[in-house]
Amino acid sequence: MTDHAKLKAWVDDMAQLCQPDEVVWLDGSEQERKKLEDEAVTTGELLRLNEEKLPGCFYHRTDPKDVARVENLTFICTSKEEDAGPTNNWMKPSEGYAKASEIFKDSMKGRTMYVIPFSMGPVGSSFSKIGVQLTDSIYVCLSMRIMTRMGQTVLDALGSDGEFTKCLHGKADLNPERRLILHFPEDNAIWSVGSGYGGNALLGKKCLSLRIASWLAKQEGWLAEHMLILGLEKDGKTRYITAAFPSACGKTNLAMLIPPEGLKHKGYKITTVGDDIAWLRQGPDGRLWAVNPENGFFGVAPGTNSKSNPNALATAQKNTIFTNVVFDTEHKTVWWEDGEGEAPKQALDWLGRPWKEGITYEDGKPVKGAHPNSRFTSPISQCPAASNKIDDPKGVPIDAMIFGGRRARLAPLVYETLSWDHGVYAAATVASERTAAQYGKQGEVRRDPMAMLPFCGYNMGDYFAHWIKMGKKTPKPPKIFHVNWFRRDKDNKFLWPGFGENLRVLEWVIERCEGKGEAEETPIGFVPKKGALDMTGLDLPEGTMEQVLEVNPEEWKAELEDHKKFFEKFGSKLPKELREQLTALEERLAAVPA
Ligand code: GTP
Ligand code: SPV
Ligand code: MN
Repeated sequence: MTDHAKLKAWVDDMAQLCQPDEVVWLDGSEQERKKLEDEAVTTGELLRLNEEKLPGCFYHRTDPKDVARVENLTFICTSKEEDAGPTNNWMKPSEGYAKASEIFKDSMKGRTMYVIPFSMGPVGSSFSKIGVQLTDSIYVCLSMRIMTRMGQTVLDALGSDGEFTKCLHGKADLNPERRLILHFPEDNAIWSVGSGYGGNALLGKKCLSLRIASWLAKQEGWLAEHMLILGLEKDGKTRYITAAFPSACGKTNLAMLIPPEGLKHKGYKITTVGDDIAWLRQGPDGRLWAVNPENGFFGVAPGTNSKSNPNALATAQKNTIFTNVVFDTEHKTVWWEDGEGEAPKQALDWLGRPWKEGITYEDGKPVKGAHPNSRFTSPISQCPAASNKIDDPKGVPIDAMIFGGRRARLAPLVYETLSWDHGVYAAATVASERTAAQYGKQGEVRRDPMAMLPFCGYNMGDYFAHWIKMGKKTPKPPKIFHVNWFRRDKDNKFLWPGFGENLRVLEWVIERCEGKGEAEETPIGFVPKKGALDMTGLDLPEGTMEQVLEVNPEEWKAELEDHKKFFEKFGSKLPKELREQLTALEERLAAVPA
């Protein structure tokens, strides 16, 4: 399979540590897929779903205490603590290896260790990065088959001495007390133990494509970001936009948006290049070009229905693994809250307990059938909106970058920043309410710069400086915008309908990039002038647009105090450009007549 001596030696070493009964190298063939599926069905790791209704689909449950990323157990292990910075957990590499080794030791006795060679980005492209993941989970093997390009072609591309990220993963006993997600950027290595869940266990995703990649990107002069990539096609021309929102804040939905009725006559079409991660580099034309390193979606299930996201639903009709949703025992299908159709009559919930819609806990609260962070894993190629550029090694040229979060108050529906540096400032001060995608207090507002707080593999002060530098060295950088789909009224209802209607905002964004689109200058940037968003076919109650676009200087002054506090964390690492932006914003706000 390979004559890469270093790779073979590393696999031997890791097998020595974990003591699996067997080591199996995966080649990515169809035959192999069938074998793995059959085995997982035999052990109960997967349930085969209705072959007619959901061909090639499987149902999976994770351990009840293992249903989201664990930021408190995620570490950046660098020789110097300063290199991890104030927003990451840090451990000395020697300590990380020692602690994890204790858990990995003999943990694969009676199990098989699979070797998964995978490529993030098209195989053989100079943009791409190769990793090799070792794992004792067939669920992980089958998910990596969907989420990455993997198998013998990757070993061939790696040759006899190519660079690769060493990714060791093991379930061990799934005990949260014995769970660690460790990154060793100086060794180009990831060790993850004690979890079988998504971002903790599919090491190509957040661990390699963001934490390790962001470290490499700083050295090599590019950007690894938590961003969707979409194409907005009209009159035969496609403009590309990236958007960074924190986890469970709408990337998958925006990436495959379907135009609302009222705008259909304009002939827009959205094409999906990626829904979670973008790698951006400068192209020969002086613009930023983006590649989606992934090959599949790991999307949030609840809320996905034929109204909110018909493309995601269509994508997940075959060759999909569903995790922690409701299992319909009668039809061998799946269901989730705010999904499609009626809740099943005979079902098991994500915990495997008999479940019916309407049952409640003792306190009267409804028992949800699907976990709020339950997900579907599907090949990107199955998406009806999939762009024809997904395998293009050059990627796509970016006109606009959007940042945003979940803010019940303060942030308007959309604003355009005044310059690259101001855009970086707006991105660095993004805040959002915590969601079910990570453990912690739900709904609490926290700063989440560039939606990368949990994913930046190095000191975020250095990361901000890298962003500033990228702007200086890019002759034709994209314009930077900020959006908020989640502003609420005084009754706590969303002011903006969101989903497909967000196209109205994207249209204005592109108009602004073309020097059109009417805007009003406010202290925080340009917001659409009254009437500048095309509202054809969308009747919102009187005054809604004023509320959703409002920029309240007094509220922003208070917000600025929080920006200051947040920036203090970074000490001398905070680039002077961001300090200057803060002062300039303060002055613009002070100049507003009371
Ligand atoms: P990750 O996969 O965790 O990175 O999440 P994501 O950013 O891709 O989020 P996703 O698109 O899966 O959306 C998460 C939740 O936000 C779902 O419950 C959606 O229904 C909801 N959502 C998405 N877009 C909108 C919107 O425009 N308005 C409102 N109100 N909710 C939205
Ligand atoms: C996220 O939490 O941002 C996800 C899911 O996309 S996970 O793969 O678990 O990170
Ligand atoms: Mn994500």
